[in-house]
Amino acid sequence: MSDEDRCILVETLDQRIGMITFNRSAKRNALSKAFLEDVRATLEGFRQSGVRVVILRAASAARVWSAGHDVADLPRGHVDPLGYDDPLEMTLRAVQRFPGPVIAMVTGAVWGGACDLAMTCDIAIGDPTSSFCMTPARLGVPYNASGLIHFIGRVGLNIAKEMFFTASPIDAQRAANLGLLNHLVEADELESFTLAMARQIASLSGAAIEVIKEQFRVLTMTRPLPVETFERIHALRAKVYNSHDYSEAIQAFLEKRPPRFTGN
Ligand code: YXS
Repeated sequence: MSDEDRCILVETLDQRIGMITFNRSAKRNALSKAFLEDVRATLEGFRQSGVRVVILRAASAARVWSAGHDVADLPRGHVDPLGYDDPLEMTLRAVQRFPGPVIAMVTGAVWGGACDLAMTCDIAIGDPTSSFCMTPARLGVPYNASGLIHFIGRVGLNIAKEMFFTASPIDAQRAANLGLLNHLVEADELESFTLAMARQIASLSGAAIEVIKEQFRVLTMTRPLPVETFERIHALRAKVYNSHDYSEAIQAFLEKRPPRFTGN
């Protein structure tokens, strides 16, 4: 497959820094099944070759970092749209389990599942064009428990609720103030700033960083849930992805028209 056909472009710098550049601009870097499979395969290749830091980015000056989950790949109804084996969920876990920091280098707007991807990265660095918008309520999607935990952990409960309940974008300055971005830097400094941080990380003990990252993961994802709570969450979410609102929202997006929600 030529680079032009690939959803991502891949390069390795200084033998230890891996860079994945989103390359599906015609679809605003929407995260399709093939796109996400390529990201996961690339992360595994990086792991095997000893890459210690990974940068996820769009092309320079991209207006859209990623438009989120590819809506065309979402089930039309009666199937969990963000189940454990969903390609996006598998990719988020691959990012969490990569044995070194994954840095989201953000230019442009970040939508829906791509926000979760950026937030699941260990570090996020953006320029003033970056913005973040959580869209499940626009698409009738009952987001999932691990995704909600990512947001609560990153920005706190109140801001996470505002993002999900309003589906309104958060601009770069506010994202930096809230900790959604670790750093907000000028557009012409973004790549050099990100690479300098990646080189700094790659110069340190990879073994120590790998173990510290895994401790962060297990400590933040541990939520003892009574079985009854787990089953109730499953039933609540099934009600939504079996609803008219969900299937109507997906159909409306594909037909490029506003959805007509009925609340059922
Ligand atoms: O008509 P063509 O074939 O040129 O394709 C159009 C769009 O249909 C396509 N596209 C997408 N295709 C699949 N999934 C997407 N998420 C997606 N977004 C865009 O890309 C082509 C160009 O789109 P267009 O003309 O709208 O570009 P634009 O520059 O005017 O506007 C860019 C956006 C990103 C503002 C606009 O495309 C947009 O609003 N996209 C949808 C953003 C969104 O709602 N994402 C959430 C997806 S669902 C998801 O992530 C989770 C399930 S959840 O919602 O739960 O978080």
